[in-house]
Amino acid sequence: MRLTSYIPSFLWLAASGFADFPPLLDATLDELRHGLDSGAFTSVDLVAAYIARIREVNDQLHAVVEINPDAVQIATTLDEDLRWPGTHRGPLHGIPILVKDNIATNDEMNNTAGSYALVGAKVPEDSTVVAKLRKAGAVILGKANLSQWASFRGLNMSQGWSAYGGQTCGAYFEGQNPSGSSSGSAVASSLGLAWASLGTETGGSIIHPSHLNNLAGIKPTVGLTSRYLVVPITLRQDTVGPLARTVKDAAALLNAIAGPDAKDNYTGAIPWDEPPDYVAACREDGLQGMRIGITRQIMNYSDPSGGPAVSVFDEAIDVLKSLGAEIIDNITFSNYDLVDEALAAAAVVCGLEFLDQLPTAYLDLLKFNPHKITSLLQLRDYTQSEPQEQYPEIGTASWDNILAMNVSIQDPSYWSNRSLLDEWLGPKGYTGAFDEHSLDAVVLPSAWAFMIPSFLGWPVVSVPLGAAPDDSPVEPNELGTMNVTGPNQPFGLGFTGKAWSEEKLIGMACAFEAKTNVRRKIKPLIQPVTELRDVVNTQLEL
Ligand SMILES: *[C@@H]1O[C@H](CO)[C@@H](O)[C@H](O)[C@H]1NC(C)=O
Ligand SMILES: *[C@@H]1O[C@H](CO)[C@@H](O)[C@H](O)[C@H]1NC(C)=O
Ligand SMILES: *[C@@H]1O[C@H](CO)[C@@H](O)[C@H](O)[C@H]1NC(C)=O
Ligand SMILES: *[C@@H]1O[C@H](CO)[C@@H](O)[C@H](O)[C@H]1NC(C)=O
Ligand SMILES: *[C@@H]1O[C@H](CO)[C@@H](O)[C@H](O)[C@H]1NC(C)=O
Ligand SMILES: *[C@@H]1O[C@H](CO)[C@@H](O)[C@H](O)[C@H]1NC(C)=O
Ligand SMILES: *[C@@H]1O[C@H](CO)[C@@H](O)[C@H](O)[C@H]1NC(C)=O
Ligand SMILES: *[C@@H]1O[C@H](CO)[C@@H](O)[C@H](O)[C@H]1NC(C)=O
Ligand SMILES: CC(=O)N[C@H]1CO[C@H](CO)[C@@H](O)[C@@H]1O
Repeated sequence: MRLTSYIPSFLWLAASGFADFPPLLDATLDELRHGLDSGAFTSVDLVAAYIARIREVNDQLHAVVEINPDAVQIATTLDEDLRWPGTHRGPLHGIPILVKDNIATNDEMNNTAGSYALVGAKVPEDSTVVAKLRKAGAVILGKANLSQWASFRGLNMSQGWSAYGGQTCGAYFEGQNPSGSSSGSAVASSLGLAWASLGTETGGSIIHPSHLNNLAGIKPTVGLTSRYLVVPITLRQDTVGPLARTVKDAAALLNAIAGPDAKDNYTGAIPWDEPPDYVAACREDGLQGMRIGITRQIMNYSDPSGGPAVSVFDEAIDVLKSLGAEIIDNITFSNYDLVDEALAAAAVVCGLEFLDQLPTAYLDLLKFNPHKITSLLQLRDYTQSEPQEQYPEIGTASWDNILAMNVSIQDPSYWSNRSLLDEWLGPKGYTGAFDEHSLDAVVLPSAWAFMIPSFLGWPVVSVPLGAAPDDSPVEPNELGTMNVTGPNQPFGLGFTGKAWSEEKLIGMACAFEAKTNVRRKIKPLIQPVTELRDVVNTQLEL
C-alpha cells in the first residue's frame, strides 16, 4: 500500500487516561462517539487503527482500492475542533468512512468505477453525498472496490472484480463470493475496516452484499440521496446508501447523506420540508401494528445465496408476528407470469439509459478526462484495447448488447419496453398488491427482496437473519472463480415498502434486530487484529 510516502513515519498518538476501547469488528457509532467525546481516543487513533486493519487483510480481500493520503491530516484538524466549544459537527465528527469507488471525491483519490479509463480523471467538486459527509465531520478514509462499472460491463465478470481494484473476497468462508456491486463497501464495513461505508444500488448492489456480509444495508428511495458526481447506470434506478453493522448506524449515515440537491433533480420529489430523523425511527416497537405481506412467487428465481435463508424464513415470520406485526402470507399478483418479459424489457430500458446517461450524468462533467472518453462506444474501444482491462477474458457483453441494438433512448422501442415494464409493476402487479392489501411492507429473504423495488425506485432495508450451517455444501460460481455458498455464509431479511417509507422500514428492521441480534452470533473466518489499544498512547509506525 502506498502509505509511507505521505504519513510521517512516526506519529505520536496521545490520549488521555483510561480507555474503554470498543472492539472494532462491531464498534457502534454510539461507542465511537462516546470514546471521541470523552477523550479516550482521537479521530487520528481511529484512522490509524483502521488503516492498520486494512493493511492486515487487504492483500487477501482487496476490499479497499485507495486510502486517502490526507486522512490523518483531516482527522488531526477534526480532533482540534473537538477541543473547542461550538465546533462539534454532530454524530459523525471524526468518524472514518469508506465510499464506493464510483462516488467521486475532489481530492487526491481517484473515482474509477474500477476502470483504468477513469484513473487520473478529475471532478470539478465533491459528489454531493461526500460533500455532506465532510460537512458532517466524517473522515473519508478511502475508496472501496466494486464490481467494475457497478456490474455493468461483461456477463462473465466475477462479482467484486474490477480491473483497477482486483478481486474482492468475502471473509465468512473460503473463497467467498463477496456479492456486488458494493463488494468492497460490504466486506470493509463487516470487518471493521472503517465505521461504515457508502455503496450504490441499481438492482441489488447494496442489499445483496449486505445480506451476504452480515450487515445492515439501506437502499434508499431513488431521489432521497443525490447521485451528483456518482458514476451512473441509470438515474431512474441508481441510489446511494449506507452499509453498516447495525440498522441504527445505517440510519445515522442515511441522516447525513439524505436531502434535496439542485444538481440531482430527482431529489426534487422529496415530499417533506423537514427531513425525517432515521435514527429516531429505529425503535424496538417498530413492528407493532405493521401490515406485512409475503410475496413468495418472487422466490422462484434461482439464487444459491438465498437457499439457506429459505429454511429459516418461516421462523423469521413468527418473530415478526411475536413483535406485533400482522402477516398477510402468500400474496400473489395476477400478472407475475409476465416476469420474464418484464425483465427483458427492463434490461433494454436500463441499457439505453446507460448509453444516454453515462456521458451526460458523468463523463461530460469531468474537469479532466485523461482518455477523452465521452461515449459508450469509445469506452468499449478503450476497454477492449487496454491490456489492464483484461479483455477478452473479461468480456463487454452488457455494452455489446446495447450497442448492437443501434438505437438511442429516443427510439420508440425504448418507450414500448418502458411501458411494458411499468404496466407489469402497476395495479395488477407489485404496486397493486400493496394497495389491495394496505401493506406497510413486503418481507422476503434479502436475496429476492430487492428485485422488484429496484424497478420502482422503492426502498429496501436488509438486516442479518442467519448463517448457513457447518455441513452446508460449497458451490463455486459459474466461472469457478469464487464460492457462492458455503458453511457460515451469512444471509439477510429484506423489508421493502413504498417510496419514502424509510422510517417505517427502519423501525421494523430495528425491532427485528433488537429481538434476534444475529450479527454478533456470526464471526468472519478472516479478521484483522489491530484494536484501538494498539494505537492509543503508542508511537505507531504507519
Ligand atoms: C490516483 O491515480 C493517480 C494516477 O495513477 C495516482 O498517481 C495516484 O496515486 C492515485 N491516488 C491514490 C490516492 O491512490
Ligand atoms: C472454495 O472452497 C473450497 C473449500 O471448500 C476451496 O478448496 C476452494 O479453494 C475455494 N475456492 C476459491 C475460489 O477460493
Ligand atoms: C430532470 O431534468 C431532466 C432534464 O434536465 C428531465 O429530462 C427529467 O425529466 C427531470 N427528472 C425529474 C425527475 O424531474
Ligand atoms: C403459504 O404457502 C406455503 C407453501 O408455499 C404453505 O406452506 C403455507 O401454509 C401458506 N400459508 C398461508 C397462510 O396460506
Ligand atoms: C417463475 O415463475 C414465472 C411464472 O409463474 C415464470 O414465468 C418464470 O419463468 C419462473 N422463473 C423461474 C426462474 O423459474
Ligand atoms: C468472457 O466472454 C467473452 C465474450 O464476451 C469471451 O470472449 C471470453 O472468452 C469469456 N471469458 C471466459 C473466461 O469465459
Ligand atoms: C447505427 O449504426 C450506424 C452505422 O454504424 C451509425 O452511423 C449510427 O450512428 C448508429 N445509430 C445509433 C443510434 O447508434
Ligand atoms: C424492446 O426493445 C427491443 C430493441 O429495441 C425491441 O426489439 C423490442 O421489440 C422491444 N420490446 C418491447 C416489448 O417493446
Ligand atoms: C490499497 C490497495 O491495496 N490497493 C490494491 C488494490 O488492488 C490492486 C490490484 O490487485 C493493487 O494493485 C492495489 O495495490
